[in-house]
Amino acid sequence: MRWLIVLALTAYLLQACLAFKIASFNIQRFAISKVDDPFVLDLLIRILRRYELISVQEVMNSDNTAIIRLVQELNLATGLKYNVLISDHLGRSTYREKYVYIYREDILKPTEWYHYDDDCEVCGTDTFMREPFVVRFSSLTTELKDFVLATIHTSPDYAVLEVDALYDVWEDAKQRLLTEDIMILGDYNSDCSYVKASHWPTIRLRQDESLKWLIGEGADTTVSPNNNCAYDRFVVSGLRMQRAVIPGTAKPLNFEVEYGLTNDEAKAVSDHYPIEVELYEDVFYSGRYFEISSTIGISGGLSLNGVCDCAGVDFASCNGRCGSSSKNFPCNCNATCSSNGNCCTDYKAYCKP
Ligand SMILES: *[C@@H]1O[C@H](CO)[C@@H](O)[C@H](O)[C@H]1NC(C)=O
Ligand SMILES: [Ca+2]
Ligand SMILES: [Ca+2]
Repeated sequence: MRWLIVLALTAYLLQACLAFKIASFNIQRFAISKVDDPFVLDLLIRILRRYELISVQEVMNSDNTAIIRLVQELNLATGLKYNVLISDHLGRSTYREKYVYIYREDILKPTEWYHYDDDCEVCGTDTFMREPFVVRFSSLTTELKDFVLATIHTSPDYAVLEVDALYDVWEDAKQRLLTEDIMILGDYNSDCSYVKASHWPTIRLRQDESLKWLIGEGADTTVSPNNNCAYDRFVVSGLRMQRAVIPGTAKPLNFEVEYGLTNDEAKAVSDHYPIEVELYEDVFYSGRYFEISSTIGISGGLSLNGVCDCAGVDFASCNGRCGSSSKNFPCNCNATCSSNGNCCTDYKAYCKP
């Protein structure tokens, strides 16, 4: 009897340490202040260590010291070897954010990555405030050995248009990387006042049946007790990738309840919960590991968005130019143009569906 319990316990522990979990986490305005606060740092580590691979949004600073410190602290606390792949500093104004992937370097290897080319920033014809950062991973311990993640943090003001445009990111990634096994994850801002029920029929990413939305509208990914919004999402394509997901494991992690915090303590970490999902392990895993690099922090390189010319662009129209603004444009298409009284006349028609 006793050895049966021991056996069951061993199987349970093995299961627990073999579990492969992916998370997406908007760590609201992540900067050095959060690493310097011992209480917040401890909570961040308790959250991050649950996962093998984390896509983080809202990393603020152009220098990477805060995110690298966080990963160093995570490694110290866990004795594991995480590394971090860092995007370009993305945005249309001086307000910019980075996307980062924190991943277990012993069992995961980023093999290809790029920033989605969303057209011309200087002409205002680009689609995303922060174009998705697409990374292909090779994975040793999961049944699925090769998959692609694309991270997004939409502009809340144009979430309907940006979530729809993720369809183009998906099509582009399939062609570029020659795989269907893609997960588009991140803070979609896809609920409550930003994306309403009436918008979903116009959103191609939602209408295409070959894509599975793992987090539904019923989920609450916000720390605020006053909001019940499914802002953060996992959307998965490819039969192998969809089958790699353990059914029923995709959910927000309410870390306030999980760690017995007050709402204010939880808010010090972020205004978002992470969302998490578990993938099937490879039961025949060989025990092989990837080589560990000597430094923390890999730069994802600059955006593909290079030189572009504005030939044929109608600067008097917001058609395909939502979110854009410049002193050089005759009229603007960004969120403050209404209050500034300098919107192009078709702003509402094109940008506020
Ligand atoms: C909109 O554009 C104006 C003019 O370029 C700028 O001052 C303002 O900060 C922009 N607003 C947003 C929300 O980006
Ligand atoms: Ca852009
Ligand atoms: Ca909430």
